[in-house]
Amino acid sequence: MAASMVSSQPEEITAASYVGFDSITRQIEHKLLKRGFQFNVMVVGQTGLGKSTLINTLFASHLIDSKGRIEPDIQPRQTTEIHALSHVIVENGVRLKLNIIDTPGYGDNVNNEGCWDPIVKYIKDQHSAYLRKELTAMRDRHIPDTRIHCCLFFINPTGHTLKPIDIAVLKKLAEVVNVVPVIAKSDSLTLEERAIFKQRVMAELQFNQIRLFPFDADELDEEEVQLNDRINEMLPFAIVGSERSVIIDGKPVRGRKNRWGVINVEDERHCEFIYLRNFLTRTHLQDLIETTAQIHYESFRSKQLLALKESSAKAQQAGASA
Ligand SMILES: Nc1nc2c(ncn2[C@@H]2O[C@H](COP(=O)(O)OP(=O)(O)O)[C@@H](O)[C@H]2O)c(=O)[nH]1
Ligand SMILES: [Mg+2]
Repeated sequence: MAASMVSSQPEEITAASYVGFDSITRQIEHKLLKRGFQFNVMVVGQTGLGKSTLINTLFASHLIDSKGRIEPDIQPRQTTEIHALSHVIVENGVRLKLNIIDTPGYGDNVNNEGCWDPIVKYIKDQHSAYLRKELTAMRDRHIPDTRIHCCLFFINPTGHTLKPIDIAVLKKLAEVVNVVPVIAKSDSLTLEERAIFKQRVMAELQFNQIRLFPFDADELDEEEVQLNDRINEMLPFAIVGSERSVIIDGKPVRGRKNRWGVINVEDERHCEFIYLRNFLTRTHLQDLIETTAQIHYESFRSKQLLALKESSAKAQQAGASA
């Protein structure tokens, strides 16, 4: 009997020998689609560099459901505390839940010691909340993810160098989150100045050993390595944000009008906004989420668990000697 189960023509899959596990990709897809995806982006940088404006520009034309300010004509008020905006984007049946975390600018005071603490604390608090949920006995099968997957760091378009405070903040951030630097308000630089400034910033970051996303990893295939190389060549993205629409060729687009003309935020000849958005959504969305879980969260988790173990060992010792 057993012999009859083995097909005499191995190259031909008969109906009886097909078990159908190749449908696992569709099964996974179905499950993931039902749940949707969560993506959390944070913006950090000095006051007035256009962080709040960019948040409103980034996915403006794609938002279908949004909590928070969406009226374009209200001037942005100054951001005084960390706050999250949540949006939902749906494309071809895929739901992306987007949290964008705006932070107050830093560096306004005479003494800026520790001004980044609330931001770093916020990032760690999300890791900590996730860990607590993971460690409960009756943990949910799906833990809501508020961990920051990407931190956009805004650089002042001075054309000179980074400030010491920026270096200090970047160092702290890069330890806990994927950092992606952007040159803010790049409409204030000429294309030539922009190219030189980009190089200078990257050299400074390298000199200070600040580790930016994307990371090198052994398991990357050739295509992924090439993609990351292209991103590394482009960093920092030189961007322009705008809360207003201007009419170009009869169509409303996000743009800035000044005395000499109009800057179209979504025109790659004008700035690199589109590259940033493609990077965030088209090419590196999954990678940002994965790196957060596997590198940043993992390192937080192992430190916490080790500390927990040590403190319980000490408590036991104290108990034994008492
Ligand atoms: N020239 C220029 N101005 C911008 C740009 N983005 C924002 N602004 C303006 O800069 C000011 C501060 O923006 P805001 O988003 O509040 O900065 P934040 O403090 O970093 O949140 C506002 O008047 C914006 O209209 C930009 O890309 N180019
Ligand atoms: Mg702001």
